[in-house]
Amino acid sequence: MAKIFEGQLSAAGLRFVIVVSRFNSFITERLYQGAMDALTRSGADPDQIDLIRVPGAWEVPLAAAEVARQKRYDAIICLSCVIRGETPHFDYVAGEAAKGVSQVSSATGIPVAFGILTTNTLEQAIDRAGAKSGNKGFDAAMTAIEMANLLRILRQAN
Ligand code: INI
Repeated sequence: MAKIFEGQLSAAGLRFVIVVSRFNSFITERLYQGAMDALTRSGADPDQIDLIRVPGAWEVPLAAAEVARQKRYDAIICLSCVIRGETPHFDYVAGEAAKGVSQVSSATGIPVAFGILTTNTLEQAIDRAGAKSGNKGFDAAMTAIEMANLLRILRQAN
């Protein structure tokens, strides 16, 4: 019979680091609260959840890459908020942040959850940071838990 591999949603015994950018902190602090809520309610030990603050979304991949190389965490959760303005700046910051976070994960084998909001308006960001559309920090943390458990299973299967 075919094997099915699926990560559980228990965070007990896992170590996490959350990378949060200060830019648009009104939003990113809410994403951080959402991520902490998901991790602790899923059984993570608060002492096993570290926090790294960076200036903006652009700096997130570098910080994530550094800690990923150290292999001290089971998963990394990246939280930022990029809001479209009048110039193409948004596209550069959002695009490079997304590409960079994805590369950290594939280059190191550490799950990196993408909790970087890219919205057209502040209202859309608020909706995704604890209002109408939930909290994307919470969602990213749940994804990190599942992927950390899945990778453990996949590594043991060998
Ligand atoms: N950083 C963000 O996290 N969100 C933004 O919306 C944003 N905008 O719009 O400019 C932003 N810019 C700063 C950038 O991330 C770097 O910190 C900065 O360019 C210095 O390297």
